[in-house]
Amino acid sequence: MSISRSFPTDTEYDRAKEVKAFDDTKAGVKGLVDAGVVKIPRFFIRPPEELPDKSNSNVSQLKVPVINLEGVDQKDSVRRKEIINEVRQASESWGFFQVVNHGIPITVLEEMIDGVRRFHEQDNEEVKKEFYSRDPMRKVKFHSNLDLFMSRPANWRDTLACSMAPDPPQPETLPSVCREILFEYTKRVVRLGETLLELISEGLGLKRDHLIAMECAKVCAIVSHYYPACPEPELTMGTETHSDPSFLTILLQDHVGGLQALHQHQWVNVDPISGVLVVNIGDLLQLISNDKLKSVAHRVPANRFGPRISVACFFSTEFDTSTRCYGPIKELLSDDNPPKYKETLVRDYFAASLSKGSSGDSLLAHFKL
Ligand SMILES: O=C(O)CCC(=O)C(=O)O
Repeated sequence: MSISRSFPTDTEYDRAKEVKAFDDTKAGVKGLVDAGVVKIPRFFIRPPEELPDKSNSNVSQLKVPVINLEGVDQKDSVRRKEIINEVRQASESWGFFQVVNHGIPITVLEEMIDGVRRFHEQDNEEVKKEFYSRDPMRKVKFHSNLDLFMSRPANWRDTLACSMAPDPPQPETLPSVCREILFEYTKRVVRLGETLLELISEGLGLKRDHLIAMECAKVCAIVSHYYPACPEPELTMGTETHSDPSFLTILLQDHVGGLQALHQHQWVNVDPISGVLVVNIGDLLQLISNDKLKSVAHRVPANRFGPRISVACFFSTEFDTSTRCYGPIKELLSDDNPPKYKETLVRDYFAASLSKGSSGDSLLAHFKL
């Protein structure tokens, strides 16, 4: 049987077997590249409608807003009010912005990227394989595509995922090559996340601590991606089109670039700027703001050049033990602005998120009234 270099539709294709063989290597996508593959396995191949437009004609020249946070600590100052306004506008119209002068030293950002590189590129493959896991109970795990065993095409990337708050992992359970920086970066990015949630609260006309009191930053997951160079980038994606199910994301990316956000039906490159962090609104923040803030689709096309490294910090609430319900915030509702979503048990929300996998449409449609 000849192997078609397009989305596999033939019934003889045993996806489950190929996926299992890949997973059993515990070496991820980097393992394929190190082994010299020139044709990507079929379970990475996507149907054409899920791939970037080849002509690139749908990429806008618009720029994601860059917000200077200098002066944010001057409580009740004119400067802080300006920042609140800029964050509100960007969160309403783009759902994406970049922040500069955010208080995290550039040396910490660089060391975080280096730490992720050290983990993925370590010589001793056996040490790395010890972290390979899909166990939902494990706080620290390395994997390629958490939803690999679902029927969706896989993304061309590997991931080190660490659940850092509220209960940090025992130090010895973190990879030694990036242990220190993971703790240091987490401490600083959590502080920044709380500052951003305060600004967003005030921008919505709520008390400064409203969103934090709603536990929007109770859980912090640091998810570090490694995107190896891809020999057939026109057939797959680094990260497929999706929106984030959590409340807020802060993303650190290296100099390679590739992240794109959807704005006014066009893809916009989120160009890397040294020392700058990318922020985006997640689905849950859109839900509780009753659609005032936007959670937008984003993606990373596969690239012939690599590797690319990014570190996403997802802020969310505890969902396995929590009996909390989330719906539109009462203070934001009025006769002119009735609730658009039902009150939803956070456990049910994240269960729906997990069963959907990392793909496509946002979860929000399921919870609309
Ligand atoms: O790598 C990136 O730039 C984006 C990653 C991302 O969107 C995600 O982890 O959800």
